[in-house]
Amino acid sequence: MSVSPSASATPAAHYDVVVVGAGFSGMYMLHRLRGLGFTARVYEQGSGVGGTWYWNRYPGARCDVESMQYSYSFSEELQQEWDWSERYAPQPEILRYANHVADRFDLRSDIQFDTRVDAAVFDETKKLWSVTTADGKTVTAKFVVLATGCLSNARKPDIKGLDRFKGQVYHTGHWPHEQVDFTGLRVGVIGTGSSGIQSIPVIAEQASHLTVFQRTANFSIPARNARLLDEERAWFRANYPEIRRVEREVARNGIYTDLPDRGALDDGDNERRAKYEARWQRGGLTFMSAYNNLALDQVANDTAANFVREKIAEIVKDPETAKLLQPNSHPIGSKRICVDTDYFATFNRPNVTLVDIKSSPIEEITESAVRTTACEYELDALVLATGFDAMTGSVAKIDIRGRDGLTLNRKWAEGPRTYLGLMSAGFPNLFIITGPGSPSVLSNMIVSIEQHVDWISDCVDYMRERELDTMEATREAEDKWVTHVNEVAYTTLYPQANSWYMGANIPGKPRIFMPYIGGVGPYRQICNEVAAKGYNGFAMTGAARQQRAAAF
Ligand code: FAD
Ligand code: N01
Repeated sequence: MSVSPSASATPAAHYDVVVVGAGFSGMYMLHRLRGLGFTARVYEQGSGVGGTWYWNRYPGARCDVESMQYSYSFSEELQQEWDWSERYAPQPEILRYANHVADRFDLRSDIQFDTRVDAAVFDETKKLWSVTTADGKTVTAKFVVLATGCLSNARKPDIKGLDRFKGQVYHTGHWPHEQVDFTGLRVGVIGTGSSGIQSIPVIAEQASHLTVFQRTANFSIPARNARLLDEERAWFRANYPEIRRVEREVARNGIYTDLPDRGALDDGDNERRAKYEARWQRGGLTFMSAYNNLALDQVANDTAANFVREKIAEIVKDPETAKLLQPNSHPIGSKRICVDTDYFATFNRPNVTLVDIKSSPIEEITESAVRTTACEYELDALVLATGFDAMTGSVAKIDIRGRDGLTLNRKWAEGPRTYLGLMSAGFPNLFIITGPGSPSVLSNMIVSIEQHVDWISDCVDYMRERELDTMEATREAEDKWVTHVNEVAYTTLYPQANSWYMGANIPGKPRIFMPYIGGVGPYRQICNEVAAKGYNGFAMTGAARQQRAAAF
């Protein structure tokens, strides 16, 4: 096909920074860049802002970090004025919040929606990135920031016959915008991770019958969700300076709570049980903060796991179902712990059946049923709560080419390699927000997102100030960091689980523990020290001012 001369002569639009994704990462990145006077263009494949909260509209979807903490801290006015209605806000409210932020900070004019980025190629001569979108248009930018999300590439399972099913098929991570009504339908849910565990109790209330296909039982703690009282909101608002400080600097996972001062085996049985009971009654993720060695010591971990298994046995009336729901294949917390509302009690309902597909795997899906090796389950609708190609999945979908034509996918074929989770050697001026090798998904992600955005903003400002052309991680620094990330992971129980942290949910994906488990506070300190030392471990080129000075 020939290209018309006029089209080829049109110069590509140029921006200082292209940002890919308009979730919480991309939105805050844009806000900071604008504040610094950079030109920026954000591309978002969805039709609106919010990322996770735009896509995951399944029944029961809500956050598992309390909303007063799972919210931006960069604007004092914003955190003082926004009223969260519940302890854990439901998805529509979090999406409203994202839209409010977009309006309040007037972000939309620099965000191009319904536009997927397909390729980013680094031009070594011009020292610019060419970014191509699915509509065939190309723009150039000095910097590219991947704000593509860690849990944004929903994974459809490779089950024989899935496409033949005649009823509606939904994926929790790609839920329709219209109301889905399961009333009177026989519904099947495949998957019992956080998405399944949140949606199953709600679907069970609508469906005539719900069949849950469970491959691996999961640990879940009651959310104890409730409406937030004015005095609770007021308490957070009054104490935000200290709460945010603790989230950023003290708490390993970026969540403010009372922190443990001892290990689980330092207490006697009664004391330990009382502590677990208190955390269970309080509800939420901070159950794992009862002791400081639950992620490190198998015997300590067993005490918490046994406590939860006993709770399941107390809640679920049928002993066989209770036994199936008791996780026994991984340490508690080594897969992201779930937070639920009435999950286990849902299996006491007469219209809910639990099917163990570990012992009797799914053989195929027919036009009207899921058939396991033991039985056939007739269904009208199917919900896939089967998770994501996490942390690297959305990055891998973009054809990213750095120096010498090296693709990021080829470089990461044996697992992601980054320095600080922020940059990968050979890909100058390309940043990743909450990338593999950073605390990311092991934390209250808004804390980690803000930290990365602030670090990247300071960095590009530093480069502009010194008239630098490129910055990239050195191989040496990257190798050391990858080794460190791996070593720290293997001091914990996390690698024992077949989790998406390990890439184990995707057939053929390398088994590497992807996030950095060294803690949000220590990690922030490392990043700050690197910056303070003139971006130690990063190579910078093109100090035009210095070159001019040297010529005199
Ligand atoms: P995302 O929100 O995933 O946004 C990335 C955006 O990039 C998406 O909109 C996507 O469409 C876009 N994109 C990707 N690739 C391209 C491309 N090639 N071109 C154009 N656009 C692209 N974390 C917590 O800390 N606490 C919680 O309570 C919590 N709850 C969660 C609940 C669910 C159901 C899920 C799935 C995740 C949850 N998380 C939670 C993690 C959550 O992903 C983060 O908290 C946060 O929302 C991530 O923001 P982000 O902007 O980095 O990524
Ligand atoms: O995904 P998952 P998710 N056949 O990967 C099963 C965040 N999040 O969407 O464990 C049969 O955890 C799979 O089985 P197994 C949070 O970080 C937060 O639920 O591999 N089953 C598993 O049971 C979370 O960790 C919230 O044996 C198959 C399930 O599907 C992350 O997102 C809510 C299968 C997938 O679980 C991902 O959670 C939602 C197959 N072929 C999400 N393939 C909050 O609460 C997969 N499974 C805030």
